[in-house]
Amino acid sequence: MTPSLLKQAAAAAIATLCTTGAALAAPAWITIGGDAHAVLQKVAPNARTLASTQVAVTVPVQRGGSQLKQASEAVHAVEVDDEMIPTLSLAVHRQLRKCGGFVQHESMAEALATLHRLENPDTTLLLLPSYAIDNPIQVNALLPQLQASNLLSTITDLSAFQNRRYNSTHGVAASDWLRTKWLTLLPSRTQTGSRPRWRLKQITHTWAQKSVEFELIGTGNTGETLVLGAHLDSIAGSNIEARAPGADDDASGVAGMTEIIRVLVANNFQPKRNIRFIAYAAEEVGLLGSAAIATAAASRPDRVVGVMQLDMTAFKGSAQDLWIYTDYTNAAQNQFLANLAAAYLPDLTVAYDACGYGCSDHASWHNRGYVASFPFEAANSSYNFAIHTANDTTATFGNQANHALKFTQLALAWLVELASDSTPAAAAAAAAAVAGAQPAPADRSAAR
Ligand code: IPO
Ligand code: ZN
Repeated sequence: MTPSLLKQAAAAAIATLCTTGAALAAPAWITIGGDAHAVLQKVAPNARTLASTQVAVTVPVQRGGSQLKQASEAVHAVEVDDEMIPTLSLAVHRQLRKCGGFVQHESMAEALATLHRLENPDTTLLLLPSYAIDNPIQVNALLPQLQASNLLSTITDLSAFQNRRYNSTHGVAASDWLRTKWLTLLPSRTQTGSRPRWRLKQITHTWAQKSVEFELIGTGNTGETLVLGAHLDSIAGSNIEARAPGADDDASGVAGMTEIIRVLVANNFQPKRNIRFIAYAAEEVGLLGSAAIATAAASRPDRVVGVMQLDMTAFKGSAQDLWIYTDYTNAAQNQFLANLAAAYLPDLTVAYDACGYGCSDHASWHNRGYVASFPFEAANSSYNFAIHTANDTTATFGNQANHALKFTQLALAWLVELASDSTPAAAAAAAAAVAGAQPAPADRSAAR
């Protein structure tokens, strides 16, 4: 912890000792960006700011434009009443009319440690894989198989749950439903021949809703893993029974993963790297599911070398198609996404924006030193404002999934290009260094 953080934390501790009757019934600890912090202070005046810091972020010089600059954003660690969390989630979207989220932590110490990590990012995990685009035959064969109609049907099914709240019976049922849905896409175990090897599981957390994880196991480069994620939960205010269809936020992302699984499995696609599809529980209450999973990833034997998050892809709120968010994401992988779009989706336009601290699950990975990206449906000022209400239905995007299809295509191209590499990122990086920083030729030389 920096001296400034220490000083603030100590001051906060003394403030508690000196105030009587202000203790919170059930305290929760969050970290939250500057804009959202201002909203928090309005909706929860008894929230207690423990420490603050400035975080370096990359943002477009102009909304939409591809020229980027460095900026800084305030992030605060706050103790807040647990019951205010859902209200905060709603208020941030209502009052800011732009994104900006918060991250919930298990303890005050974790919240303060997170601020410390944001100030001093750990770059030791940043081993970039080769970003050569060299699988056009495979990618071009798979892309046209992705169907908007399948996306719409999964979005419709997920929206039919009363809600998918992290702590409701409906949220639990939605997780079980998704597991079954993914299971139906897989070949039966009894089928013989050379079949992709896979694993499907639900991940239990300290709250009721389970995350769902499907992994295609690599055939060569198995020490490295790609993570495509979206969040399973939905929310609308603080009532546990409230209707929250979450069609755009984030049935659209879960539907994208589902359609990619269908196409990869139907084509008997055999990745070299492992591919992990994760439907995170409890994103809406401060990225809880992805935080637990990203933390656990550090003690698994493989290395996660790339993460993509799909959260809200169905509502076309801006003229440009694919919005790549530049803050709390990796610049090199973001450039790779733009290159993939130019190579495989030449009719689509790419634009850039920033969304603020903790705006979706990619931040859980980024903040722990992983390479993460977040392609999103629109500019920060013009995303779907029905989210977190009963009106986040397929009707708000015209009962079609043409916009969502574009992000599904981008994600498939990203997965297939990176999953096909037989050379580990570590070796690719070393080879590039020896070659004098030539773009890594590693995956060209690999036999496939
Ligand atoms: C979200 C993400 C980025 C932007 I710009 C606007 C909205 C959604 C996120 N805040 C959320 O609630 N995800 O579930
Ligand atoms: Zn949301």
